[in-house]
Amino acid sequence: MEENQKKSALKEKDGIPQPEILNASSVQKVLLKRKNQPSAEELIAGILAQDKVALSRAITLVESTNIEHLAKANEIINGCLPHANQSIRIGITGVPGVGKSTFIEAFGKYLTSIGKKVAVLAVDPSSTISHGSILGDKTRMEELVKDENAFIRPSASGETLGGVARKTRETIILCEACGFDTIIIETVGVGQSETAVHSMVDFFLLLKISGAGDELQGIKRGIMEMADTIVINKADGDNVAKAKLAKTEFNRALHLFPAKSSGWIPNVTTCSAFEKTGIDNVWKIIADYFELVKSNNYFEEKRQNQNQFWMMETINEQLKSHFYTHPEISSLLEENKKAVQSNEISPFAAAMNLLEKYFK
Ligand SMILES: Nc1nc2c(ncn2[C@@H]2O[C@H](COP(=O)(O)OP(=O)(O)OP(=O)(O)O)[C@@H](O)[C@H]2O)c(=O)[nH]1
Ligand SMILES: [Mg+2]
Repeated sequence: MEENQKKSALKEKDGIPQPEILNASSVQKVLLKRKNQPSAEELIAGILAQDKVALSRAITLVESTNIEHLAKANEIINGCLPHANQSIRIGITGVPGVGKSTFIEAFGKYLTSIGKKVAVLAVDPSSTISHGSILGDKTRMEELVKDENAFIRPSASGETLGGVARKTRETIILCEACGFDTIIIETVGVGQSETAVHSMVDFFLLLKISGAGDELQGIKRGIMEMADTIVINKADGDNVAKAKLAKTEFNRALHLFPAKSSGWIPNVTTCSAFEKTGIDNVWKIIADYFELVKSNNYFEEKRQNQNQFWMMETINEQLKSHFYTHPEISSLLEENKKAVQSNEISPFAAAMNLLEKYFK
């Protein structure tokens, strides 16, 4: 014991009195915690035994920036990979306030009531500022949080979109190996995160409300085009008639888009996440979609394409980050930027200078 403590970083040097701030009991606690860190094999076994605590711990490793944690995370992912893929992945987007959290609560509860196991994840690069929108509104998912067949995880924060996307994809694998058969990925309908989510899910659901124009809802045409279904939420009270009208309009708008390679014709439906009406119909649409794409092989094909895409994305990300964090390059980059600004060198020649330096 004495020997061990001497080697520990908490009590490094003989003859130097222990600072008061490190009282004996906290040292013991830290040592115990370190000893209690489960190994990769233990976490894999836990995940495969559908233990949510093991799943959470493994996700924390995936989200860590510590190199040792990443190595352990990779080991766990590799161990889980053969058990993943047995799920359907649904992306949900819509502008802030449209009712995503309320909808996911109602939809998630509906899914667990018909025997599904639901994992809810988020891709939200803006959460660096808001500290994770899902975390903040776990209160909006009160019932789902308590449901033993559901698992809710806020998005990794303090990251680039590429970083969050990678972590979310790896988290999907862990959730699937843990027995979750329906993965819901939420994202806020502003900016690039939709494209990232679209490329990691099988089905993309766009949540809208009636009465607000497209500008107001901040939805770009591209996002409409990605949607496999549009669900008009808040179809309750005075809003029912307006929601029905919006349904007709969106249906018309959807027909203007080119046919999808899945063979699926996107449709529009209404619901009230608040009153929990129309939720079963949303599920029916999604179930129909999966029946179609599993029979025409589009499901498999899309997942293969997504895997290829993410492999290339990872290479691109790593190459870029290696280049820009290279100590010599970062100082040369500044010099060359200035030279380009003062017209001493052309942008192309400056870029070639840097690349030549890097590849030497
Ligand atoms: N009337 C009505 N109100 C709803 C419905 N769904 C959500 N709301 C309300 O709309 C507001 C926003 O709902 P959220 O579920 O937080 O919306 P969100 O899309 O998750 O918002 P962000 O997390 O900010 O992006 C809340 O006050 C909800 O109570 C609905 O079906 N009907
Ligand atoms: Mg929300």
